[in-house]
Amino acid sequence: MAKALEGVRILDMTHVQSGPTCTQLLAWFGADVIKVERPGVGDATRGQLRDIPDVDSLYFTMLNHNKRSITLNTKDAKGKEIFARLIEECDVMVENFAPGALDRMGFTWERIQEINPRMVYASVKGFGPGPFEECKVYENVAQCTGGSASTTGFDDGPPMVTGSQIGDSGTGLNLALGIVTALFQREKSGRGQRVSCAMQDGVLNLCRVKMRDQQRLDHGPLKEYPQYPNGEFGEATPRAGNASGGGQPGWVVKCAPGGPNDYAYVIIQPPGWAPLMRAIGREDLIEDPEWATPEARLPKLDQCFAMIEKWTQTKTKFEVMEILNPVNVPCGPILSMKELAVEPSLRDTGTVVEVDHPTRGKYLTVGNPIKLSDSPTEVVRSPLLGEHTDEVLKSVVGWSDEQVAAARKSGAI
Ligand code: CAO
Repeated sequence: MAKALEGVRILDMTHVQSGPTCTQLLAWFGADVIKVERPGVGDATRGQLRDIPDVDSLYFTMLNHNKRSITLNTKDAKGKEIFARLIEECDVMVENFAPGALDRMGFTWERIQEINPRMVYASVKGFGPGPFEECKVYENVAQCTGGSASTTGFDDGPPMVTGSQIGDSGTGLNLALGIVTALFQREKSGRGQRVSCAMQDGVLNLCRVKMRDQQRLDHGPLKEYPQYPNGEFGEATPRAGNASGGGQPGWVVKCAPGGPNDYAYVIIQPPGWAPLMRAIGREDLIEDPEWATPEARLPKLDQCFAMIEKWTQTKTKFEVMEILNPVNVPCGPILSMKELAVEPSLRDTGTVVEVDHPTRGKYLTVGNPIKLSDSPTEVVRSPLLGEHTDEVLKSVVGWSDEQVAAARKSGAI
């Protein structure tokens, strides 16, 4: 079956996580992604957090599916010549080097437009223009500078980073949308354009409700936060523990048998109060004016969740889900990575995929979270370093065997 982005060729200069997330997604949609890596070295993640000696790490393999890899020294004269040819032949160039790295190679946006005015040139940087624009940035720096860390964790503890890679993979998703949008506009304008995504902006965009709360603070305490009514509110949106970001109270409660991930999240919506109280055997509180309304419950949410937890501790998280879900009490089990890895429904939908790799063998990866009915995703293993150098130089750049051999001898590839 044809793929949505078939015919789109991407010059992939990305490394580590944010950029590769973006180009992997575009490859899953059918784009021909040519990953350019430094000869002999490659993307640093090939060698990071290795679980098997001398084999591409899971860090690399899980972010670089469906791509072709070529080795090219873009600081060498011959290498620059090949690079310029690739810019001519590609629709999109994606990079997430430290600020200014491509300019230093001699490939400024002006120069790229001269070579190929139809090119979409997409970059991830840590920050947009401003005091930090020259900084190199990794995931947790973005979480800290984008508002996530200051609003995550418990009120009496330090700022916390989250396990989700919202700075890296989150920004990669933004970049992918920017690229397909720019390609869509190119259909009408005939021109490429620059797409820039800053990791700080990406994280802040995901923390929108916390900026909402910052402004609500001017008009009184944030009543749905666990600090209300007994704790103090300072000048900034505080950390809300496990409280839900919406208007309905929610919390994480312990379940049986008491392991590190035996917990469930339970939300108390007004219509859910009666069935919830029935489930936990407290029918007496359904009509009790001390408990029956959201206003009455608000000052004693801790007691509410303690009552619920007394009951959930007698059930597994899956039993809690089985009982509360049919009566429309929103809840969810806390699922561990171990549980997610073996969940059959995620395998069926291609969200978790087993892939075979020539040097690593079988491994699990997280597949495409976006499902298109006319462009199904087939996850193909990541390329070995330089696996497609000859193939790309011949079929895309148009070089002969002799030219490729000479470039290899010179060290450019
Ligand atoms: N041929 C020749 N040189 C190459 C090359 C190639 N194929 N590929 C890369 N290089 C060079 C770069 O040009 C750069 O050289 P200069 O320093 O002389 O300009 C050098 O390799 C190193 O690139 P870098 O500075 O991007 O790499 P780093 O490891 O020092 O920094 C990172 C990594 C991620 C902090 C930085 O790239 C960055 O801030 N990127 C933007 C934000 C981002 O995406 N962060 C997310 C990373 S995932 O957590």
